[in-house]
Amino acid sequence: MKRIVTISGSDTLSGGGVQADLRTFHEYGLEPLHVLTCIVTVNQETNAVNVYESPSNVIEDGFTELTSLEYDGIKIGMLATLDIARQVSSFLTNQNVPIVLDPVLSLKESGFSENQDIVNFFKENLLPKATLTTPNLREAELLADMSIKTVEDMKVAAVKIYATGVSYVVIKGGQRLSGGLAVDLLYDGKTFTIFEMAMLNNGYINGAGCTFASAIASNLILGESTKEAVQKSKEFVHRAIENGIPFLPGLGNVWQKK
Ligand code: PXL
Repeated sequence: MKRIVTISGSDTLSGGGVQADLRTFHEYGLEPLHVLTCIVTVNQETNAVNVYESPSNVIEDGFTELTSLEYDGIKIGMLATLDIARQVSSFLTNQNVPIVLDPVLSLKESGFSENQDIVNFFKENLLPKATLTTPNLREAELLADMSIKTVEDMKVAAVKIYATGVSYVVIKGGQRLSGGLAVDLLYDGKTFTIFEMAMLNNGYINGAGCTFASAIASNLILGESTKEAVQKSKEFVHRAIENGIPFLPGLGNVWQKK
């Protein structure tokens, strides 16, 4: 059995975060290892998002434990603070497996504030160590320092993000891009590939981003080419949204089914 390390937060609502990672790895038949970076809670009355970071020694112990274990890939989700990003950056030095970095710099739920120091740290220290990164449109804007309105803008941003040293950039158009299609763009330093599917509008999208990054990491570990990994993961997320679990009208968690 292949193994994957996920470095991510816990989402109490469990649409995203480690819960989405684990459900995805289970569908792909991968055995997970996990380092918990934070716990995210959302106050259901005020919608305030609280992020409780793991103590640094807990994270450090986790990384130390991993040094004696074998694994085939790493997926990185929410890091919450600059200090945690620094710890993860040290861990990533000298890894020789694919690393999928989901740069969780801006939460849809909005309470996780955008922080320029963290953005800079991602550009200078984490992206150069990653194999593939999956920013959403807002995160791509932060990483490329530009506004993105069209697929042409996405291409310009992908080139800028690629210049940080990451080998593959996948920008997710998501619901912020107008046009009614779910459009994602892959750039490998030479070629742009556009992936399009009908946009689902049931609103059961909590965890779609985490699921996409985890599925790409799983597919890469299972030997797919990068293009195939992105295509298959996009279809996987589409099905996960279709199978989503409603908990409020128009709002729900994705549910992974291979
Ligand atoms: O979907 C982004 C995300 C990632 N990680 C954690 C989260 C969320 C969204 O809620 O809670 C822990």
